[in-house]
Amino acid sequence: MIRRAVRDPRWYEITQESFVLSRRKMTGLLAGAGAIVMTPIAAQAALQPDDAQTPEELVTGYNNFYEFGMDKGDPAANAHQLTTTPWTVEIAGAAKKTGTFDIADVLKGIAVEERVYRFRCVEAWSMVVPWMGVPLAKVLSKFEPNSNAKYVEFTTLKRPSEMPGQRGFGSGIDWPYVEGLRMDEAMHPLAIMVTGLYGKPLPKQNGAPWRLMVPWKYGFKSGKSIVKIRFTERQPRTSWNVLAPQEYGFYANVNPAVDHPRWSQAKERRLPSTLFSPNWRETLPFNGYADEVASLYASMDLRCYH
Ligand SMILES: Nc1nc2c(c(=O)[nH]1)N[C@H]1C(S)=C(S)[C@@H](COP(=O)(O)O)O[C@H]1N2
Ligand SMILES: [Mo]
Repeated sequence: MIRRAVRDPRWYEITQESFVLSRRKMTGLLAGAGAIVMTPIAAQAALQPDDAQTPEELVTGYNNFYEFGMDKGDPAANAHQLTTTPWTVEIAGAAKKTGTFDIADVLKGIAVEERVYRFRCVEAWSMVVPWMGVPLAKVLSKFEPNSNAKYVEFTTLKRPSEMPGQRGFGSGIDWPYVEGLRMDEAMHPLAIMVTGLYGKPLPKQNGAPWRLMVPWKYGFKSGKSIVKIRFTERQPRTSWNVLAPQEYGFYANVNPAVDHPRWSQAKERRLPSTLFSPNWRETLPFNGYADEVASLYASMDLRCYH
């Protein structure tokens, strides 16, 4: 993100968000697991009238997934090299049930829902995507975290043989890619683990077989192709925060009032966005989910904890 932003004029693309719930059956990956959608969440934060869904080919063709390269087209070009079966997940730290589990067992019995969320990258572009997935809270609860679990750390796959961006120097990230949430953020009903989009299994460039989606935070918080979940007492060290703490905070809540040191976060480009039709729009606090999540941060100065 950092170096790219300096040398790539495309960094200034945009976003916005919101979500709706629908009741479509999951197809693909999880169909065999018998997971069927019946959204239990009553809340339906309305999308704005101009929150049309982003064309699928942009969502699957314009990506940040530095394990596969730093250009927006690299993940779509290279991610086919990734083997996603079998896929195991290591559960570690402050929980009753720890160990290594097959992803199918982790997801078993949890209904897949479709959530249309706004999604905003810290680089100031945004999309509206029909994600399919499961509430993160339901996944985490299975492992019975204990009272020492104050944070959750998520680690992405490190496999240089299949991930060309992990070979040699590129982004400056010390692989694997690590992200984290405070426990109450992770347990919030809007946070999901995504297993599909547009009614199909999740494409590899979008983080197959599963990736995090935290719609009120900048995109880098939503780690892809997760292989490890660790419950911790201390705030985890996260990749972007370690690389450039003054630019990428741990919390990274979407906030139009706190600029990135090198650009404004007040506006965003909603994709599709072109040079002649950049489609700029206002960025909303918490990416439009303030009614749902602002209470999580009631006692915090979000200029410090950005
Ligand atoms: N493992 C991993 N996860 C990642 C990234 C990455 O480079 N590696 N990029 C993040 C960033 S900066 C964004 S904006 C989103 C992009 O998700 P998308 O390509 O599905 O739109 O993924 C996030 N998750
Ligand atoms: Mo991003």
